Amino acid sequence: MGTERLATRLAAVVGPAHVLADPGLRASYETDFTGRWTGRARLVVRPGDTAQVAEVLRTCRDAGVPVLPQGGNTGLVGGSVPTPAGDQVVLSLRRLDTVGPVDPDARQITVGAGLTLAALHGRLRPQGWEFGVDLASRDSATLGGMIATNAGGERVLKYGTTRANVAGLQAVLADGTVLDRLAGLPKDNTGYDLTGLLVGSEGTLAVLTAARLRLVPRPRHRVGALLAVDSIAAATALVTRLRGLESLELAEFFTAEGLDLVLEHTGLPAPFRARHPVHLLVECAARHDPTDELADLLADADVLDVAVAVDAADRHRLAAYRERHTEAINAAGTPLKLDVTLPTAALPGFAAELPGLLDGRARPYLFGHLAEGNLHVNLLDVAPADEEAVVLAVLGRVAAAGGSISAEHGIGRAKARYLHLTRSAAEIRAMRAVKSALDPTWLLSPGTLLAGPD
Ligand code: 2HG
Ligand code: ZN
Repeated sequence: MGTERLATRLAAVVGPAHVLADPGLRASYETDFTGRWTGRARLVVRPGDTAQVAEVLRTCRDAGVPVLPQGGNTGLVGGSVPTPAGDQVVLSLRRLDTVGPVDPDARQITVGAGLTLAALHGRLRPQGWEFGVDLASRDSATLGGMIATNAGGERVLKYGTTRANVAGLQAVLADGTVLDRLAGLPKDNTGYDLTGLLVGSEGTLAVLTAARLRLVPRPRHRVGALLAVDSIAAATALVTRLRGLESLELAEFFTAEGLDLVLEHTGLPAPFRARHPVHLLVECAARHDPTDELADLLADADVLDVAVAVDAADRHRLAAYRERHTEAINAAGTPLKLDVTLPTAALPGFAAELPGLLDGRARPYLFGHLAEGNLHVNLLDVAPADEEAVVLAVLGRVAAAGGSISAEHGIGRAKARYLHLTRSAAEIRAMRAVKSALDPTWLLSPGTLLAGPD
């Protein structure tokens, strides 16, 4: 079917204002945050509700047109933008941003897939509730995108990844069939866990339209601290001790090199007079004030410097040193991003070996979520001819240490050809069988996660 005819059909479903054909209007849907992943959409379609999503999918299926679902386009593995082929319709879920009332008995809330994380936090906090997942891209990241990629973020050590915070989903299959699992029953042992299957499926199995989310009562007291230590090994040992505090919510690390970029990019004042090798940002939250227990634990800890934040403004000031790494690195170049997990004991060895693995072919910046052994390995100045060898050197080392080639960002297009490094051939065959069962003609998110049909 020609693009004009397709546009007319889709306009009849969502209204002409919500079918974007003009290159200028499509542009922000076609390139990711880093600028590394860019493509061309045949059209961008912006449905306003689940029924329209279903009709858009039926229309595209009948026309044999591939569809790329998109949330806030904050993904970092190329899964949220179309390929350069120009054949995919980008299906933006951003208009599905409804938010229901808090159900205090179930401790749950139902939201549309297009609601941003920041909007959800803003709605919940004044009512004394909290959604456990939080991450730096909260202003743009949508709940649908976070669920589709099983986003991790900063509080996994306390609340788990997005998966642990989703009680149910509404989703539309490639043929327009709506699956509704929004009841959120705490006990419902009736067969395959379709919600669990769709979490982390990266838009390859269905389009998520709404979610039933788990909530926790908002802790009344919170304290943050920035700790300077002399090595990643020291930071890891400190996190192991800090985990003895039930109130610990966050333990994020970054190095002097990353901090230099953040200071240069943001103009923020340095947190300490001296330049320290490694920093650990921690936050504790509880119904009681956790300041004393944190201070007690730190009293005899091996730290070089400490800054404590008791009020929200100070906490945000300290958090910015860590959270603004992504934008600061982006401002310094187009990064090659790796996002790996290593067993905690293997972290210091990996960090020490990294310069040797890179062999002068990249400028590395390490930061991430230390409690889960999740390192964001951001590489600048990698020549295109070296990219494949550099990625294989790093991911091969991670696989050999028993780690994962994607801790929290997902596989997307960026890592699809490396999936075999940490998933067995049998597992990949099983994934392909699931994909073929739910999306028989492989029209959803082609090229993401799994290479095309046999
Ligand atoms: C974070 O932890 C995000 O801030 C982004 O996962 C990491 O930019 C990155 O590599
Ligand atoms: Zn992260």
